[in-house]
Amino acid sequence: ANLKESELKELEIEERCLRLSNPHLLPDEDDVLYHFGLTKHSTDLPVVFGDVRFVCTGGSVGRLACVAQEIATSLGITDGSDRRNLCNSDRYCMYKVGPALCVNHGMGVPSLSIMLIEVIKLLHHARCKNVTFFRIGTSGGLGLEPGTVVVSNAAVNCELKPIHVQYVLGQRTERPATLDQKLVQELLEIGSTLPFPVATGATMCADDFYEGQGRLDGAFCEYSMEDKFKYIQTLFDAGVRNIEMESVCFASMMTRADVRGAIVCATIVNRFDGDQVAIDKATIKQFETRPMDLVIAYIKRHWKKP
Ligand code: R2B
Ligand code: URA
Repeated sequence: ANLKESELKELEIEERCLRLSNPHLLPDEDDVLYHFGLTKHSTDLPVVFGDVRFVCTGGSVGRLACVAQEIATSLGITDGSDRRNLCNSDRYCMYKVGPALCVNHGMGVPSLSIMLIEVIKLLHHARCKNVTFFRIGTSGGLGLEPGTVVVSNAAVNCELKPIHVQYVLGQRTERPATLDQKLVQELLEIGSTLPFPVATGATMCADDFYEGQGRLDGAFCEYSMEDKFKYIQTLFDAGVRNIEMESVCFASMMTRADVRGAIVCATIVNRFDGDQVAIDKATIKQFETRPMDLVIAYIKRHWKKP
């Protein structure tokens, strides 16, 4: 009864649920999470997923399997859950390792959007609370040494606006893409103790890898090298430090679901030096583990073994 305001605030945060906003979803009816091959009634979701506090996502199936294994090792989880794919479909993979759900999202906004909607519904049905999402990805850097990890402090579309544009019933719909700045600061603080460069800046979300990111090496190109460099310099001057293909949708969906989310990507090329990702496989793999190490360090700091 005599809780201080700050303590009340803490409690409020602890009780933060995933917000669904859809009057057509009826609480007693089953719900098919088609792309995971799961339904609300086919699995006891609160039992299987109720203790999820962290969602790790990223493009590829292999990387997310690796994230699951690293989390198991780091948290001392030895029940084999890091090798059990819970997805009954080959669209995505899904591992539930202690407090972490690891799911891949494929490439680009449409694939990410489908996955996030189904995960948000899954965790809502499972009555999870106080969940934090991380996109652990790769990106093209602007003026950064390849291998640098960027913690996004903003996600912007190709018009450099922090807005995700989606067409709904034929109407252009804009949704704010905001990121939790406290989470950004904490990740940067943890990052400063790790043995690789960690930077921050805006992340631009493109709908394509080639012309959509101003590359000169696609199958088609109608601009000059000079146009490209002028363009990426404009992006740099506006604060953009890396380019990828999911950030605005990720950020806007976190905002809509009222959950914290962070975007942590390794850069695998400096776009001022070239367009082709020409580094060897082993180096890419090494770079890809960096954002994963940073996010796992965050999870370790925030998870108390039950
Ligand atoms: C980064 O890497 C992928 C393209 O190679 C895409 O998913 C992204 O955002
Ligand atoms: N992913 C992208 O979307 N762009 C890059 O340049 C590298 C990875």
